[in-house]
Amino acid sequence: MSGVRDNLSVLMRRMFGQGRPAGPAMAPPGTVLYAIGDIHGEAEALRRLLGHIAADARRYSGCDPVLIFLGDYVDRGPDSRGVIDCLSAPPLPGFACHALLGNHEQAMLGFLDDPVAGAPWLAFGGVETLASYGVRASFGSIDAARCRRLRDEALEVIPARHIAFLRTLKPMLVIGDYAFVHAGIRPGRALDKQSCGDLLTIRGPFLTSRRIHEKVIVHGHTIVPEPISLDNRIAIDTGAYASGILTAVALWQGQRRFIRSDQDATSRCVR
Ligand SMILES: [Mn+2]
Repeated sequence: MSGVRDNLSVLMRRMFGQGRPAGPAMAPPGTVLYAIGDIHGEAEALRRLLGHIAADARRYSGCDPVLIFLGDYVDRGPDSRGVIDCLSAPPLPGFACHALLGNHEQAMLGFLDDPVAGAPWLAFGGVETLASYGVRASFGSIDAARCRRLRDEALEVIPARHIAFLRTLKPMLVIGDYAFVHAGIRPGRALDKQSCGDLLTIRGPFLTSRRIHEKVIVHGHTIVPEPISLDNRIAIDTGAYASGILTAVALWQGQRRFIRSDQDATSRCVR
């Protein structure tokens, strides 16, 4: 009988890719994980949400709490500087902290490294981010010399600690049965064979896929009116810069719970 089951399992894996074994996805024993969606310059919502998370983690005494930020810290909202300032210092004492790369941080670094090729970042939210550092830029088309001057001005006022933080960001993190990424993964491709472009920007093929991936994918990037919790993925970008609502998912043992920046600790959404 076990031989039949093994063969069936091999067949299923061949048909559906290298899906994880059946059963609920689990956080590692003794840990509680908090993943936080796209912040986009909403420093105030971030501070509120971190306060809720600190209070929530007290329910898990004896567990090691872990913060995972899913990228897109800058652009669009009013205070990218405040967000990077918070994230580049330990955001909550006693929490391990991991910050992932979003496509907006990639665009910002692209501009700082090559301001002419990276100029599209300005219209992509960069003007707002530069403004938060006190650098005035315009939305209109600008020539190469102006791009370089803007970049040089930016490097004068952006703290070295902020730039160093941006350069540490990684595109993926695996903990327990979960893989954390900014946008998603290419379905059917092994996690260690994913392209950075897919991890940072994919939408359609990932969002419509019902395939059970190697890990449950926890992601942001695509705005949802309410967080989404499925067998194969968890989506938590609730569009903070437009809605004012920043969302986290708390993962403990096999449980998933959502925490919103605009709700206190007594009114939680439970999956
Ligand atoms: Mn994004």
